[in-house]
Amino acid sequence: MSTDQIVVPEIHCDHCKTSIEGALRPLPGVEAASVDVASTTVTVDYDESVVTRDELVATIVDQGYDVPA
Ligand SMILES: [Cu+2]
Repeated sequence: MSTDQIVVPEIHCDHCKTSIEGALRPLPGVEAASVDVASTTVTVDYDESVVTRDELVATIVDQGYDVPA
């Protein structure tokens, strides 16, 4: 299990929090996902043998957010 923090500068409100958490949590391998709106940071606990960080980022991008490298 690993924990990653992904900074998403466009996060600005609870709607962003709900949509990003709701998109990440159902993914296979994702144990927990939480968005801190104040720091625009997504924290994800996941099994890296099941899902990659790139897939997590792609899921956030699919929700309409830019994720700077
Ligand atoms: Cu928002």
